[in-house]
Amino acid sequence: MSYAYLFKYIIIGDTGVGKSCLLLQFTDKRFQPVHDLTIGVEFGARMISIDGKQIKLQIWDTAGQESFRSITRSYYRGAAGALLVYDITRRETFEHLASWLEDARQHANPNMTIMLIGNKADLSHRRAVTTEEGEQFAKEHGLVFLETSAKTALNVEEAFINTARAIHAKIASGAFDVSNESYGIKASAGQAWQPPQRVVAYR
Ligand SMILES: Nc1nc2c(ncn2[C@@H]2O[C@H](COP(=O)(O)OP(=O)(O)OP(=O)(O)O)[C@@H](O)[C@H]2O)c(=O)[nH]1
Ligand SMILES: [Mg+2]
Repeated sequence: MSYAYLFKYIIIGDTGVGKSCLLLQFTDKRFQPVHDLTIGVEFGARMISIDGKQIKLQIWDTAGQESFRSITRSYYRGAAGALLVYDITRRETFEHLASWLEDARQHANPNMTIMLIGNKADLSHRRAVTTEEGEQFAKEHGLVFLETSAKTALNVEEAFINTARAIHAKIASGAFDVSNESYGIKASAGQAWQPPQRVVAYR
């Protein structure tokens, strides 16, 4: 199926926060109750529509375990969007966010759109991080924020689609040279929208 743009995403965050489950819910609309530890990197893709344009999301689901950190780092380059995920029931996964952001800032392109995700919102009785703390962290670091549940699908579509909207808005404002694929964006030939040329009015 043809698309106007292809956006590359990366999903990052500590092991067990639900990165692979978020991807599975988004691509297959199902939930995996068992922790299938990701080894290295896995891959998923789905087509979405933004402002009537078909956009293909190509998503790299990375391993959160410390021992895979150097492999993960090699995937930041060439990503247009990132979902940075923590688990609202495990405070340490929230406390590690700063270190994930540091990795992203060092290895990603500076235009990468980062969405902060507090996952497992269905387990509110075991909550260890408040919604306000998530919001505050996002505000301080210029990120977009959502709480999700890969189990009930709460906000899962929104997490992926709002990120694409933000990237699409950046393209529309001329922030990217879409012919430069290192931004994680690929425009299909002949279909892509081009930023308007300067209009000069003649009388
Ligand atoms: N209740 C609940 N459990 C979840 C949710 N998301 C993931 N889980 C569970 O959390 C565990 C870990 O999920 P994964 O998606 O495999 O975690 P991951 O972040 O990919 O972990 P790594 O691949 O090791 O980095 C699994 O047992 C999931 O079933 C959620 O939203 N709610
Ligand atoms: Mg995984």
